[in-house]
Amino acid sequence: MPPPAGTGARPTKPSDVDGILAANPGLRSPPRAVGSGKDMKIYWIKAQAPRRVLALAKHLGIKAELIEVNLMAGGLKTPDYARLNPNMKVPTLVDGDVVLWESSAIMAHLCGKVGSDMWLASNPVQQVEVLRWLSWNDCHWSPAIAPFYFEHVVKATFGMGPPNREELKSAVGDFVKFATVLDGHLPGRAFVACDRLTIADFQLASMVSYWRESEMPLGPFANTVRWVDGLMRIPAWADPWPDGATAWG
Ligand SMILES: N[C@@H](CCC(=O)N[C@@H](CS)C(=O)NCC(=O)O)C(=O)O
Repeated sequence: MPPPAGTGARPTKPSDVDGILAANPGLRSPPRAVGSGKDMKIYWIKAQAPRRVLALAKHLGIKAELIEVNLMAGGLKTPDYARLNPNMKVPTLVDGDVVLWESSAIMAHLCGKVGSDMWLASNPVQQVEVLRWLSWNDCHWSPAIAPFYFEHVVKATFGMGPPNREELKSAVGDFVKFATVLDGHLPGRAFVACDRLTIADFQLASMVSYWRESEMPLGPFANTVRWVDGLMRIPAWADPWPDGATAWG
């Protein structure tokens, strides 16, 4: 999937990601296929939190049964699903006796299955570095960008009417505050943590990847634009959805 067309500035020169992809072919093609596809289940809908998990599973070559929940038919509210995930949200992972919700926890679990350095279990210093950004995302970045994503992408996806741009005016302050933090961290970096692709990139990028159609005021934050557009050169990130997935929008 190419970077979405829309508003805002586009990067004018190739991203650092190009060089890193050239030096690390494994980033382009999944390292190996793991599992039969029957021992693991991932429940998902076409939305940003499951997007992270599906992209990671595809990127790492992990086979799982991918179960698309029918949101509009109340699929998240059934007693069976609520027993798996009492939040009645997606994603949910079932791996044998392990039932997990929260996309960051699921991504860490998947990395552990295949020993991926996108969440390096053997290196506590690097784990903490990734954890810092996962926490920052959930406490600050995600709430700051979610209003734009909701008004433009979620409403369009689920037929909830036109975006309320007036409402978004009050969201600009927090957006700029936290975009300034991220942008100040990214000069000279192609990835958020540990100088390589980690689950922090997928966690932070899932909503802001749609910054143009969400009309997020990201254009002035050139380092962040370079980072988020660069991730789109990773095939599994650009197209995480299973074949035959329900159309978005
Ligand atoms: N913090 C959770 C977020 C889960 C979440 O909010 N999922 C949304 C989709 S992005 C959902 O299930 N929405 C449907 C609903 O709330 O009915 C995670 O990272 O997994």
